This record gives sequence, structure tokens and C-alpha cells, in this order.
Amino acid sequence: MKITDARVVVSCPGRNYVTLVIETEDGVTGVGDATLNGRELAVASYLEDHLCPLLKGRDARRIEDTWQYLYKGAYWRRGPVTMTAIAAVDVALWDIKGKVAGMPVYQLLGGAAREGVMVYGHASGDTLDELSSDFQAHLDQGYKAVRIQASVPGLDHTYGIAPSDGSVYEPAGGSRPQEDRWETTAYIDFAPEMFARIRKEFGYGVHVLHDLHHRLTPIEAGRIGRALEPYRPFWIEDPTPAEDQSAFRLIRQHTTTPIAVGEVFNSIWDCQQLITERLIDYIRASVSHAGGITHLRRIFSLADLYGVRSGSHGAGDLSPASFAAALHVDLSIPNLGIQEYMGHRSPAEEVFTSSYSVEDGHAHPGDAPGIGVEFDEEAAARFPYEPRYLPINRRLDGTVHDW
Ligand code: GCO
Ligand code: MG
Repeated sequence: MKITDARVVVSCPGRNYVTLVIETEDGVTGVGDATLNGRELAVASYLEDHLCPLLKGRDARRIEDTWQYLYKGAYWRRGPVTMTAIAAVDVALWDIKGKVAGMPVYQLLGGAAREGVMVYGHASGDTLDELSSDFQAHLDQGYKAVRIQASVPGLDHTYGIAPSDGSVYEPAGGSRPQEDRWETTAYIDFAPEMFARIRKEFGYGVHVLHDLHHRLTPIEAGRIGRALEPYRPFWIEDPTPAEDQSAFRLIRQHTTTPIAVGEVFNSIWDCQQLITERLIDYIRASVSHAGGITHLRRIFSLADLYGVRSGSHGAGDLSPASFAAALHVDLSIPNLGIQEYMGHRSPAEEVFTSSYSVEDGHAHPGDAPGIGVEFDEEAAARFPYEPRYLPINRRLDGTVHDW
């Protein structure tokens, strides 16, 4: 089953998405997401200029061989651009395999290991009152797990707060990144206060999560983890930048609060030490940035050996094709933790038609053959690419800090 065409479509239906479409000689098409937020065109070029010409003429059925060919064949291994491009190819090939077999991809991965995939939504607010009403709105929608973020008094633009007009908090439009401010001393007493308020109001029957977005030092993270223990967070996410995996030993020495890491990882090597030394509880690598279904499963299998569960990244910058692919993996692995779900901003639904559903706090990929997402190229052409950047972050004295 030869690949006859592989093309890349960059569009902006609500936000930028890079989509790879692979077509076979029998007219079967597969779709993969190649979006790398704020660096979209680099992946588009990597695919268009380097991978698409190699794909034409290859056998679409040979997924593992294609993965190895693109990974080892590049010589320059890993990195977000390379691994996002490989991920898009991989997901598109799984999509084709499923369509040819007449089965949803999760059946090819071993079948459903559960009825549905628990997801967490995002509640946020400029004040704790706003956060609390957004939290209630999530409970009303059936969520069993909710991430909480609120503006830190004294800081402009705290990470993760959705503007009241919609659901996104990044990226800002414009030709330069928006600049946010951060100071850990302003935040450190506020986080326990935020958790106390939510637990007091809503009790302990719902999972509560929180994202630190790589902003703390390891010892600050240990302190926050310990201070939050009475409020039983489901996890704290990305407490400190994870380039230094050994830094997590220090956090572990100070707290039993579960730790989740991995949305910026693109390879199993980024988390080898974190997993094998049991320095984390949840690995949050994503299907679109960590080499597709093939590589993500390898990461989750390693994690399973060490009692680490999955918690895949599922922010809005991952297109519906990624979210669907993630759900097929989530449904079939033994060590699912939870799946992030942010949804997609209108008019994304004009471009992507999906078979997945989210109900009562649980998602299911649906039973359409393949990954269950159709991509309308004509509709995508109505929404041309718009240059956008992720924000950058500065401390109050102007020092560039981790965003
Ligand atoms: C999350 C993330 C995202 C990222 C975004 C970057 O936990 O959902 O932190 O919101 O910031 O995906 O592109
Ligand atoms: Mg995050």
C-alpha cells in the first residue's frame, strides 16, 4: 500500500494548527497533528522539505519501520521540531491502518482497558471568587477533576488565567511575545490559600490539580508541595524546569504531593531518570510532541514498570487530531492516570470533525475507523496562518524567567 501523497496544511481556525495529510494509492487518507505552538512553520518546513518527499512511495503499513527510518535516518535525533514532525507521520499512518482494518485505533492497540478516560478541565479566575464560580461551572458540566489557577495578587498576567471572553490564555496575537511578570515570593503563600478556599467550598470528592509551569526552584517546589499536602492535590505539574532530571530528587525529599511532568518532553530519554528513579508520579508527554502513538506507548510502557501513570498534555494548541490520538492510547494502556482536556475554540469544528465525546468527566475516542478525525482542507483554507508567540516571563526586576 504505497503512499502517493503527503502534504502539510497550516491554518488558523481559532488558533494555528499544522496538519499533515497522507494519502495512499488506494485513496485512503490519514491525518496527523504537527502543531508546535509559536514555532509552527519550522515543523511545516521540516515535513514539507525533508519528510514528505521521503514518504512518497513508502509502504503505509510499515509504521515502526517508518518511525525508525525517520528517527535514526535523520542522524540529528530528538528535539521538538523533529519529534513533532515524526509524530504527525506516525499518527497519520495509524489513522490509515485503522481505516484499512475498519477499526478504531484503540482496538489495534489491544482494545479498551476501561470504559472511558477521566479528563480534567481548567478552572481559573482573576479572583478566588471568580475561580470558585468557574470551578462550580466545571462540576456542573460533570468534571471529576479540575485544574485551578488564579491571579496572584501583586502580579500582572499570572499564567493560566483565561480571559472572561473565552477559553484561551495564550498565545497573544501580534508580532512580539506578550510579557508576563512573575515573583515566587508573591506566589508561595497564595497557592495554599487558593487550595484551602476550593477544598472548603467543594470538599474532597473532586480531584484538584495545579500547574506551576516550570517556575520554581526545586527547594521552592518542595516547600509548596509540602504546604499543599493537607489539600490533597491530585498533582502539581511542572514544578521546576525538567532539563535537570536529578533536581526532582530534592523535591521528593520534601513532599509526598504527587508530581506530574512532561508536556515539553519529546523523547523517552527526557524522562528516563524521572521514571526509573520514581521521581514523578505522572508522565505528561503528548502524542504530538513525543513522537506519536508509537513512541508515546513506549514511554508509558516504561512508566508502567515503575508505577508511574500517564497524564497526557491536552491543551488547545494540540489539534483535535492529537486529542483523538491521545484518547486511543489512554483507553488502551494499563497505566492511565488522567487526560487533560481544554477543548478547541470555534471555528475549529468547521475544519476538524471528530468522533470522540466527553461526557460526565470522561472521554471516549468513539468507534469510527482510524483515529476518528476528518480534516476538511477546503475549510482550513478559509483560515490562513496568523503569526503568534507564546508569552515570555520576567521577574519583577526584569530578569527573564521560565514561562
Ligand atoms: C498545560 C500547558 C499549556 C502550555 C501550552 C504551550 O498544562 O495545558 O501548560 O497550556 O502552556 O500547551 O503551548
Ligand atoms: Mg502545563
